[in-house]
Amino acid sequence: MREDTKSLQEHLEEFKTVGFTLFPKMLDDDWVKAMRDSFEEIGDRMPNHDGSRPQVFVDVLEHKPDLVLSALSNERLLDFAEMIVGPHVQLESITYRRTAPQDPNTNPVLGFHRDMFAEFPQEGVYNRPLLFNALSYLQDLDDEIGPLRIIPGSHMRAMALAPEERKQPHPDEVIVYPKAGDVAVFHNAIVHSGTANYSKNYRYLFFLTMNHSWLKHRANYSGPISESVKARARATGNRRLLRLLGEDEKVFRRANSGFMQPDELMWEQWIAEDAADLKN
Ligand SMILES: O=C(O)CCC(=O)C(=O)O
Ligand SMILES: [Fe+2]
Repeated sequence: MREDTKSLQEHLEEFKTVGFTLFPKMLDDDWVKAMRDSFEEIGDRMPNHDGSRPQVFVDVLEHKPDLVLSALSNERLLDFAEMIVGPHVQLESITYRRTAPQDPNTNPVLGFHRDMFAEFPQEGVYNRPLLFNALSYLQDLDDEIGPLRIIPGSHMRAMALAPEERKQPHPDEVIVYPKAGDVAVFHNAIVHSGTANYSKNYRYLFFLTMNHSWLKHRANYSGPISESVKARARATGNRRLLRLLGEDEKVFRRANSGFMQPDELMWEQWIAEDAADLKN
């Protein structure tokens, strides 16, 4: 089994400089298999209006609570997310998607882009992201199934690509081949693209999209499962889990703290405050 040899501090350094860092095997093989196996079952529960099978789901917490909650409760991932933006981490949405095998003539580069809530960078300036993805592929990626293309450092480069360039391999691109269950955490302003699926199998990906609890989220946390998870989190003082599901009782106090000391110092105090209020 491949181990993660990096400390969280080293991952943070990589996230800040490259815009991308990979956590090997953050999700174990059983989880990956169970999640993949659930795609059809979730589709049975939520067919499209015309009866066809959807190829993408959001809000899968309501539909696969045990698996999704265990991914969401990964302490290492949450600790890392709080190192990026502070104890303000909200689950903006979950995307569970699969892509059917594509025609061999499909253009390989699906389209370079920056993700939601990004901005066009100022050259050389690191800004904390308002959103970042923790992306996991549910199979090993290779050239057949379609790797991920990233342009390292492009979250800090005033790099524009014309529409036709977005569909071409880029001279600075690095092609990455995460394995099943690895979690890639990347800055929303890094330029990246998927690759067409030339294999004979579906290409599965599972994203936890995290944003800042001061912002809106697309996911709906008012379903029965979400409500019961939140009720339990309120009872146990689990502010971190509540925040993920869109409820942040501290938001206005912390968002109006005066900002007279470095953010990271305030974050430490708030993280300690959250830990002290946890009742289990
Ligand atoms: O397909 C991939 O590998 C990347 C997908 C992606 O970047 C996105 O959905 O925003
Ligand atoms: Fe993307």
